[in-house]
Amino acid sequence: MGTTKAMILQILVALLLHSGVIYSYATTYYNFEVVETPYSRLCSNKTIMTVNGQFPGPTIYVTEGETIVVVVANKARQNITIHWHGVKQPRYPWSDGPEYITQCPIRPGTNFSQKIEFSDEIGTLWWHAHSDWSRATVHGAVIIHPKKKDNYPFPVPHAEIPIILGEWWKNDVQEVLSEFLENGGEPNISDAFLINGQPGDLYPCSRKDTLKITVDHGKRYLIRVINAVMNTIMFLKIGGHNVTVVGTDGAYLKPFTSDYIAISPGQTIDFLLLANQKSQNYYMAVGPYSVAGTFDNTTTTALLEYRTTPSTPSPSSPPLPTLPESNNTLASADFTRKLKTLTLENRPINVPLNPSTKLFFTLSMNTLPCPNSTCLGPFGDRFSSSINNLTFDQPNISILEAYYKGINGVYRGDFPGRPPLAFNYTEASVPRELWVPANGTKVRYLDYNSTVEIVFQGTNTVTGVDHPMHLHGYSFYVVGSGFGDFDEKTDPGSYNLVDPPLMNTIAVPVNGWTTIRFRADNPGVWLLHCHLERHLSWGMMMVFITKNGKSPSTQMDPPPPDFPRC
Ligand SMILES: *[C@@H]1O[C@H](CO)[C@@H](O)[C@H](O)[C@H]1NC(C)=O
Ligand SMILES: *[C@@H]1O[C@H](CO)[C@@H](O)[C@H](O)[C@H]1NC(C)=O
Ligand SMILES: *[C@@H]1O[C@H](CO)[C@@H](O)[C@H](O)[C@H]1NC(C)=O
Ligand SMILES: *[C@@H]1O[C@H](CO)[C@@H](O)[C@H](O)[C@H]1NC(C)=O
Ligand SMILES: *[C@@H]1O[C@H](CO)[C@@H](O)[C@H](O)[C@H]1NC(C)=O
Ligand SMILES: *[C@@H]1O[C@H](CO)[C@@H](O)[C@H](O)[C@H]1NC(C)=O
Ligand SMILES: *[C@@H]1O[C@H](CO)[C@@H](O)[C@H](O)[C@H]1NC(C)=O
Ligand SMILES: *[C@@H]1O[C@H](CO)[C@@H](O)[C@H](O)[C@H]1NC(C)=O
Ligand SMILES: *[C@@H]1O[C@H](CO)[C@@H](O)[C@H](O)[C@H]1NC(C)=O
Ligand SMILES: *[C@@H]1O[C@H](CO)[C@@H](O)[C@H](O)[C@H]1NC(C)=O
Ligand SMILES: *[C@@H]1O[C@H](CO)[C@@H](O)[C@H](O)[C@H]1NC(C)=O
Ligand SMILES: *[C@@H]1O[C@H](CO)[C@@H](O)[C@H](O)[C@H]1NC(C)=O
Ligand SMILES: [Cu+2]
Repeated sequence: MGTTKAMILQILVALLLHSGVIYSYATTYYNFEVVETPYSRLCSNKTIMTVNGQFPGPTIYVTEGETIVVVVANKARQNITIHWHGVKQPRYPWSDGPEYITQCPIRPGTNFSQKIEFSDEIGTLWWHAHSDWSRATVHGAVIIHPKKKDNYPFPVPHAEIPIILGEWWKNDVQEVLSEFLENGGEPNISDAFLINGQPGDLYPCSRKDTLKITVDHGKRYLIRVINAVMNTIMFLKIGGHNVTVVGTDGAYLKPFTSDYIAISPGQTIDFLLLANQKSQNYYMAVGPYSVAGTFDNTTTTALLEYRTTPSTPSPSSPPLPTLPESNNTLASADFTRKLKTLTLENRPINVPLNPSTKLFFTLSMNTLPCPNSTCLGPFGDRFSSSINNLTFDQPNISILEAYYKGINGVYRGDFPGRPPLAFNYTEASVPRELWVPANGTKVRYLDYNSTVEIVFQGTNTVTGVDHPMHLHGYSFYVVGSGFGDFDEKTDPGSYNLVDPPLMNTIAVPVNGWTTIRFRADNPGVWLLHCHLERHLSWGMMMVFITKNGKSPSTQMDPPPPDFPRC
């Protein structure tokens, strides 16, 4: 091709790209091979599921608004599905991933090509397995850069550093899962937390497995934190430095300074770190926030090392920063309340002001009677959990397939908009006759383009716990939260309808409430669940089906040809 012709073609492509007629003339493909990988941590060997043999898995870098295809090939011996956490997948729930909700598992020896369409997400999200407890090791970062390079609403960082928090059991996680489901008690607590797969130097036999982050004095770094921990909200603190929080869950925030962060499983937090302190080593320390039951109460560390010259050697053991105490509810809730959306001309804040659908969902721990006399839950019963007193029963084929094909008998459409019984949800001791839930496979239909408000009410049934609630297919505005029972007369007065944070996972505080709002403009089948893995395993989930709109551009796309069926 002559130079002129090539130039004309380039200009044409650029014009088309600019006008949005086509998003890209070359879709990027990624290969995800799910394999079993031998792995050693804390002087103990085991085999874990990974993607491409990497733990954490590969980081996916995309540009705002891009569409990619990830070819998932299951070369392991277990079923798996992959979820794109926080990616809205407009009108295309087929790639969303939750097992038996939007798809059947990708069986060993089979492939599934997942088309992932990014829209207004920017910053940090992640991907993870969404079947049994595989997400403990099958996860990785998704980093979404602005269309124009370095076009950030904050000072351009010198470099960016993904930090994935994980949780490690010396034993096989699937055995941990099947054991507690069988005995009715709590899961065994983990043996360590991890930062980018490394436990850090405070555990037995872990000194060599410490992540080192090297920085240059005077430079600014964008740290992208993802909480891939299974069962606890985490505190993170860097010795000697304050950080500037600038983003969460794939959206920008009004910057604020803090000396620690609190982050829920499922959530992401982006912050800037200015390396302007004395050139030496500092710890990054990460530990749990948890108020209920037994939990892993250990601290994982990484080292922040200033690049030094031989003439200024750094002392080797820095002091450990003091994290908020593991039971410090206010440290968790206060941090979360500081999150506010950054006002930008090209990212309007559209909080629904008069929601057309108002839902009130109670989030409860529950117990079920033991089939014999040996269960390990409270009073010899088995643990369970529920939303509006309903424990979710997993169907045998996916709800999405049943909905799309009109197959009856898989689910019912009568998920209640309010709990069946009003009681003092947060009273000190909820009577035991209220502990046993009902069960079912129920969904709630949403009209296309309706505006939805959900008040999540944590209850003190069995025991109060924080619940990081995650909604698939949408980001929502978190307009308010508080402790105790929600008061529908007075509490709405405290709502922030101006610049609430836009999130996909929000921790509902222990024995408290949180209100979210969103516009149901994404037709499909979308899971809502607690992102504490044990609560999910005990049934704390429900499903929204957002109906199609009238025009073709407001309706679900058809399934891909290699969609995994049962
Ligand atoms: C773990 O595996 C490594 C390499 O395969 C081996 O050298 C080591 O002895 C094993 N450790 C244990 C505790 O089995
Ligand atoms: C599945 O993907 C792998 C690449 O990991 C490829 O080698 C194989 O041919 C694919 N199989 C099918 C049936 O498409
Ligand atoms: C769980 O912990 C118990 C008690 O320490 C132990 O006997 C059991 O083997 C553990 N199970 C798994 C799967 O780690
Ligand atoms: C009792 O039920 C529990 C939970 O299903 C099970 O783990 C245990 O093996 C059962 N014990 C007997 C004696 O059947
Ligand atoms: C961090 O902020 C606190 C106030 O929140 C302040 O007391 C402290 O001096 C700051 N530390 C640094 C290193 O700037
Ligand atoms: C957790 O560990 C910290 C020290 O690291 C201790 O102060 C605290 O009491 C422990 N909490 C629980 C519930 O064990
Ligand atoms: C946390 O636990 C400690 C005892 O380990 C207690 O002194 C403190 O009051 C507790 N803090 C909160 C906020 O409950
Ligand atoms: C509900 O229980 C809480 C905690 O025991 C108590 O403070 C509150 O007054 C109770 N509310 C009502 C309406 O009884
Ligand atoms: C939950 O449902 C069960 C079974 O219908 C019922 O016995 C119980 O009272 C309900 N509990 C609450 C808190 O609504
Ligand atoms: C679900 O509820 C039905 C009664 O509606 C009961 O027969 C069944 O055992 C329950 N299933 C579970 C898993 O609790
Ligand atoms: C959804 O509702 C908004 C507000 O009423 C309206 O501006 C928009 O056009 C509607 N979208 C569709 C596709 O109907
Ligand atoms: C794997 O998925 C298939 C298809 O849904 C299902 O029939 C099978 O029972 C699953 N296997 C396991 C071990 O869950
Ligand atoms: Cu929960």
